[in-house]
Amino acid sequence: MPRLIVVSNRVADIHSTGSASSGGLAMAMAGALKEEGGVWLGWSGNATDNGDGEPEFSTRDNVTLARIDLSRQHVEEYYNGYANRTLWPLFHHRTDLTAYEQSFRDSYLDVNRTFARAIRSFVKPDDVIWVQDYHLIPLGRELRALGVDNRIGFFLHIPWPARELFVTLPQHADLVWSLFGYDLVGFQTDKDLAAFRDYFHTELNAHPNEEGLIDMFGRRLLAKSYPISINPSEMVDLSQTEEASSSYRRIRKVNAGRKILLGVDRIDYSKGLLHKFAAYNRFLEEFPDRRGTATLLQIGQPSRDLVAEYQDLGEDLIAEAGRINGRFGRLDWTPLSYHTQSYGRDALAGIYRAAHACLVTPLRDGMNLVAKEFVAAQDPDDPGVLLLSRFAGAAEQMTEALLINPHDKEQCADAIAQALDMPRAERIERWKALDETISRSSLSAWKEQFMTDLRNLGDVNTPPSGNVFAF
Ligand code: GDG
Repeated sequence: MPRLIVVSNRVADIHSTGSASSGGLAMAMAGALKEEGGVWLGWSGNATDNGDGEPEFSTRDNVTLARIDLSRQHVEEYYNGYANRTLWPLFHHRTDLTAYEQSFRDSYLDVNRTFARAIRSFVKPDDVIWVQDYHLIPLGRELRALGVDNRIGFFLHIPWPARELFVTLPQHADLVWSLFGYDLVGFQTDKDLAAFRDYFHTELNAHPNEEGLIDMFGRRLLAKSYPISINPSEMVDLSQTEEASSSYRRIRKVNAGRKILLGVDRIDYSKGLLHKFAAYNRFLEEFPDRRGTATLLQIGQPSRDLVAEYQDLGEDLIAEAGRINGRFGRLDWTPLSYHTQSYGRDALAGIYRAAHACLVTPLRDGMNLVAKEFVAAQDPDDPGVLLLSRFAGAAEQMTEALLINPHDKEQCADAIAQALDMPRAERIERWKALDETISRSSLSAWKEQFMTDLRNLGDVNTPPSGNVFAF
């Protein structure tokens, strides 16, 4: 039976699954690998003096994890550099934070070549390779250069940028060219797909056909959107665990007589956390009679704290939370409860269920799974309200949420008031529609759809003789 080879920057330790802290995506990849049997390759998380590029394998049942150490220089320039200081900010439209360093790009290509050589050492002719995310865009091309002609797909978890911003990247055309190493490229939303197609129309005078097929560089690429999701039934099960009930009870008890507004985000400038705090501040200013009737509970998951912008944001958030509490707080009420502690997924399910509203305010986001998890964890008879930024990929599907513009403090403040006042019948009606949407397009369906398309492409990419896709 053909194996599935999943490749991503990091590999989750799925050999200890059941671990409540594993994220939804890790669980999905684990599920796919267990179903089909295969290998998951990525960086071990270790930075060594040299980073020899040799994977360390560990196998349990039909799944092998292959982890590669990287050198300190590569971690600095590839991971902290090109991935997190070049592509991440640029693709999230933060050109003001984007570093355009040649050394970052060199290391990025080096690491992609290292991954390609590692895969080349164990790939079998029938294996299907599925590459994840912006850290590994050139991996397909590097694999082709080593003669790997297996079926290879790529999924981008973050948004594809608008052409006017994307072209600020030196060698942007090379990055696009490298995508032609893949047979199938998946985006989160139709908007991302449209931005990708715009690049071809305008920069390359090339015109993808109706189905999304693009013929260039002697190869054919299918580009399509596959909105990622969660498995709602898993969230429902989690929300009924003992751990979930206990976190539910604790939060409701501490906030007895008050409504709970919830935020759950990685600490990242793309998530609009400072905008959320500003909107809440505006809400407290605009509705003095509401003070003391609700609390904003914000969970911030620390991330990328070796990058200066992330450290600065962490400090700004603590300062801003302090300002709001100092200004509005009372002996018996803390308006904003902000913590950076991580919770198990079961405890998190209880926190979602305890909230009366969830504020999801990214300035730009590939999808945003928190929005979907919140909906799935609700009590159908008394659901909370989702406030969702129109700039999250999830807003393309979740139209029954209260859609907000996080740059518009006044609109957000009004939406918070609307959520707190929303009659139960309307909450149920909106929630039902949202729940149907996420049940229709689950994470399993996402994976199945992508893999089916990848497998069914036909022999479109048999490299022409003469190897037009030359290096
Ligand atoms: C990227 C894209 C896209 C958060 N705090 C805790 C915790 N979390 C979990 C949430 C959720 C995940 O982290 C965050 O997922 P998002 O989708 O919101 O955001 P990114 O991390 O930026 O993910 C994004 C995603 O990839 C998938 O394609 O949707 O647009 O940026 O699952 O629950 N989990 C636990 N404890 C916490 O305290 N266990």
